[in-house]
Amino acid sequence: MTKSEALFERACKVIPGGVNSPVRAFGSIGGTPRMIRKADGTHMTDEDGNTYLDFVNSWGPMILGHNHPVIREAVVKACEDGLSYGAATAREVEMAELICSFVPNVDMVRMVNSGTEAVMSAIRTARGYTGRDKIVKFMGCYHGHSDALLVQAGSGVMTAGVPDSAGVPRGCTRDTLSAVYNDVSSVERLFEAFPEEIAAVIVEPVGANMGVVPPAPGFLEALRKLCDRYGAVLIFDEVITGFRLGFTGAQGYFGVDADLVTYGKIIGAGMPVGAYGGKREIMQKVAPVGPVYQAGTLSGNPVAMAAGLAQLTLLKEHPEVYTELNEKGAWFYGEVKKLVEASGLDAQTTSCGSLGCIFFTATPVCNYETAKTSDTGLYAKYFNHMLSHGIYLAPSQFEAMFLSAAHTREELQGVLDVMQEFFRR
Ligand code: HOZ
Repeated sequence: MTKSEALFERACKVIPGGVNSPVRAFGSIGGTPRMIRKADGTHMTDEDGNTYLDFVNSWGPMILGHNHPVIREAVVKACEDGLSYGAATAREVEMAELICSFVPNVDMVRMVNSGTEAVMSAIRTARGYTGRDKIVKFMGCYHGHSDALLVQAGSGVMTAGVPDSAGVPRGCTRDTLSAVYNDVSSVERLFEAFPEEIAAVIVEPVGANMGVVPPAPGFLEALRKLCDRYGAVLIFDEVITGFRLGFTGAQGYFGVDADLVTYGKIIGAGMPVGAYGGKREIMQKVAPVGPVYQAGTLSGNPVAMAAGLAQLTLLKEHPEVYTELNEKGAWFYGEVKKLVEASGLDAQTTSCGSLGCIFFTATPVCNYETAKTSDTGLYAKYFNHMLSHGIYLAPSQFEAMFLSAAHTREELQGVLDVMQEFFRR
């Protein structure tokens, strides 16, 4: 028995499913989760000493690779001054100034502890601002595990094939309306049915929790127009795209303005951080200035802020990171596409910048329904083939592959060779 297997056996006795987040359980791809001991640069090492070229990158935040020395030093230094104060600090002011200076339409920002918290708070703010209750979300988009948003959600919910979670009172999702990603008419119909009741439309500007599903040309622009016409708040959930597609996130990448934006782990370089921000007029509804209550002892935690500030400052000083990363993504996923096409397999490659994935289906993927046509059994075989060659992909069809600035072209060429071997079989 490997150390990972032994640890997982112990874990299953004391942690539900042996994991602290469902996708990690390897349930849909089989086998035992690798218990990770450490990570550095592009590699993770498990408790048995196996190393893996990592394409999960903590689900995105390790955009510069794992254990970056500048970020590590900032964290160690911050620890010397104490771990938490539950009081205001200079670092959180710097962090807010940095974000506001770069991101369009973010005049004010509030730090929280996770993407889930950020979205939950942004929704409350949009409701408080508009005085309306209903929200529109898209099937297959994942916005964390707060009650109102666990309706036909992506990510682990989709992997487990559970359209709606148990334990969510019906009343909590009564005001959650579901639309079809990339289908403007499905949103129009909802606005026509509830012209004065919709507080917000929340969207992953690039679907990245049903596999990677980029927005169709004009889709995000149409959401902007509909929100303007009906007086609703447009929320971009940039937990995955924020500071990944570029400093300005999906707003800048696609040239579409949002009213509120949510961020997650990337803001803290992997530490437990989230944030929501947006137009001043809306953010001033948040307590203590306004009536929308939201609070948290660990919000703006000094150590987490030090990590996030170090990462964002590095990115600010090296804006070429984004150009190179997006170019690397275009090259790599382009090569993947060629391999897939040459293999004659029924498969689709989707990508946006450094995010991408392969769906094993003949159907072009543009939303939740089409994503679900993917042969997840074949994904499991693909995942295990890659893992056996030391390549760590998301242990689920319905997640993204994350490239980092640390991945070299040589490493990526090696990945293409291993993929080719799989496609040839
Ligand atoms: N929901 C996360 C991916 N979109 C997975 C989180 C985790 O397992 O760490």
